[in-house]
Amino acid sequence: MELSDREYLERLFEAFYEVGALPGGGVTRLGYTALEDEMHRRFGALAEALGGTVETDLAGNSYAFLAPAEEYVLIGSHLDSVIQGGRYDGVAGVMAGLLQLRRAKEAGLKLPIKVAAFRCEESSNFGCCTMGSGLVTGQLKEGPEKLSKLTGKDGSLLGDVFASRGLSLTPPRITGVKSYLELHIEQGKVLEETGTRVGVVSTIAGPRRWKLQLKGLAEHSGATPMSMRQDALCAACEIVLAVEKIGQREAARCESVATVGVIQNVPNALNVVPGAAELGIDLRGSRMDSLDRMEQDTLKAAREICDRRRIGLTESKLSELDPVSMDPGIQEGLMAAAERLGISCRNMPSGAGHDAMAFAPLFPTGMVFIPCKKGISHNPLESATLESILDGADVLWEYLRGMD
Ligand code: HGY
Ligand code: MN
Ligand code: MN
Repeated sequence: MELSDREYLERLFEAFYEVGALPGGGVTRLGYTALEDEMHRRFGALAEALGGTVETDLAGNSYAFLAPAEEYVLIGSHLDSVIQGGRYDGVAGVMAGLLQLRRAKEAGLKLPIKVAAFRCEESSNFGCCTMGSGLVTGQLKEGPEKLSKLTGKDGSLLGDVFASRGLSLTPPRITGVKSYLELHIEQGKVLEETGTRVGVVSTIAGPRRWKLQLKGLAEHSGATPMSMRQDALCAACEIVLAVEKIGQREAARCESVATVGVIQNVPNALNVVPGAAELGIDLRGSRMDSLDRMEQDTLKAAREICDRRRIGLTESKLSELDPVSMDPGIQEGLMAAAERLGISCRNMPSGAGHDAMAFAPLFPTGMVFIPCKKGISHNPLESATLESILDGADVLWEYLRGMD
């Protein structure tokens, strides 16, 4: 007996489930690591089980399709995760894509669609997001020289990782894309709190990411008077709170956000005045003026704090992407599709970044959001229902099937 769509989605979810599983729940599947490789291998096996063909490109991205087509609609997302992340971020979109292939096959429709699993969408490993999709669309602002020097969580250089995998930091550009669609969990609370079944994304906030290295002086914590210290961690903590204030100010004006997600303390010993510290800063906004203000004010505050505390400061910009808007025609088409299906739907911005950011500047691009429990994401507690994935997949199908 053929599997129902829901049973098929369940089968897909289970196929990925164990990869990178953590004892306390959740997963870690960092980009360009063996665990992401395993996710792509399983993606390939699932696509081949549909009778699909699987190809990879020189950025390591995987593509599945039933029949080759000069021009096609690309339905994609990613299979890597953040550190201690959830099982739905990215995976839900790839699952929805495979379901479209299965539906087209069952309906005998020759829909020119391809499903993509992009590499290293998360900035968790190398500090740069949408790496796989950004490389093949030429949308990464960082050139190959700078990218090759990015360091992964295990200390490996991206250039060495690519060389060892036979990949290229200047891969051929993707061709033939008619439009790009992505289903993704909202990673926020709006859909759940408003009881809306799907969202159609209007804009995606742009990220700007910085690394700040602070150099003080490690000294004896018992023998060094308070007035004579160059405590790098105290300086870092002042900067953390300054970034929070800047984010709160900009949030009130235009929904921007600012986060210090990474802090390192060296030597991190109980009886040593911290000699060095490192901060990872993530600024997001849908407006360039707000992003500019947050960036300038963050650096200004960091310089003032470090000067006052006699701390050395090294600033390095890790990555940045401009905010993007989704294609108005696709937004209307997806809203109309939801309407025809009687699935409640709302137009909404995305604070989170997605592979769709790499495609929006070049091709008509659209995104469908589905709710996730309490809006929690980037957390082992992240969860969504198969019914929601099905809702989103139904809207995509209703939008796509008219294409034949
Ligand atoms: O960080 C983000 O916005 C996304 O989860 N990559
Ligand atoms: Mn994510
Ligand atoms: Mn994601």
